[in-house]
Amino acid sequence: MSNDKSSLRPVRFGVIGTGGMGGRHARNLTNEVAAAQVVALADVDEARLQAVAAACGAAHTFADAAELIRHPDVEAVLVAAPDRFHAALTAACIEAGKPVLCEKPLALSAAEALRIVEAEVAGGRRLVQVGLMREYDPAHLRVKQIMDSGALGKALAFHGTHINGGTLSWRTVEDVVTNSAVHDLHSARWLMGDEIVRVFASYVPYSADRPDTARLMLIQLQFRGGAVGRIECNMEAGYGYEVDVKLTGERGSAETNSLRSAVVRHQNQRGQWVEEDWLQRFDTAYIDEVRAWIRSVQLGVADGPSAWDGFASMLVADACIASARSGQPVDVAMPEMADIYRRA
Ligand code: ISE
Repeated sequence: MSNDKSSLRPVRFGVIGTGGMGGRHARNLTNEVAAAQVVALADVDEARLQAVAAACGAAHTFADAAELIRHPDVEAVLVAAPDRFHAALTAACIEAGKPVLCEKPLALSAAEALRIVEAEVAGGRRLVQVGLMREYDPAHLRVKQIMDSGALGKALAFHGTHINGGTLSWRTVEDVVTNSAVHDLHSARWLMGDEIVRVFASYVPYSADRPDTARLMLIQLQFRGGAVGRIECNMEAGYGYEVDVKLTGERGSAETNSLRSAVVRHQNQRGQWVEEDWLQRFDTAYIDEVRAWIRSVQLGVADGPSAWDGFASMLVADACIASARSGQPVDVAMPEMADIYRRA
């Protein structure tokens, strides 16, 4: 992908968390977005912090994220700390009046996410973008475009497949929903252009004596407009990483295909490389995501998945957790969206 040659002023930003995701974002912003300047990094892991700072030429490093948010050289903040810190760090950025790109999930519960929405609404303008990066995947975008064009008629069904390769350790039901399936819940809302009003989640635990864990989860969806959906989230497929969606319309369907690599036929075999993880599968989406974010900071108009999307996906996530725990379908009561979140 070509480097961004924007003529607008460069944006000086800080990154909180320099692990897998934060490190990738910091490097993408440094190497792929000419209009972005990494000036500060924060992490409690000093060795990792210094390694990423050297790679990105960041002048300031902090163990305390609050110092980074307050620093006058930092105009905008990217939050890639562990999930449990997302809400508090995003709230601190709103309080400081600084644009923030927060990795998903925005919070660990809908109640926590709603406080962010309320803080943003009180300020009267969007400052938050949430890292639901599938909105920047070219194949997902094409599915969205063709469905929105009306060519395939009304959307009748959403199918989402989310296959994790198997290097993750045992995950709890809560973690699977808030850290992984939250992407699929957002894709369902975004691509169908409709809200989810009921879910029924069932799952297979890693072992019978650990019912708090989920190795594979199946979520059935009911949309407000009458359409239906289904999400399979496999946490340990044992062979690689795949994420795909398929939308069925009245006059056709549209779907993505994760398998982008060459098909090789050799010695009576037909084979294709399956990607390792989300960093490989969504490599260009991550670049386009930060590029769009920097552009929105330059223009002073927030764009992309919003705090509302972060909240709405968590509201559905809470219902999925309750459903998985109770074995019953659970209704989702989605409140009215505030005006600042209406997309053009
Ligand atoms: C991870 O945190 C991500 O965000 C990936 O996109 C997702 O596929 C994976 O399941 C999560 O653990």
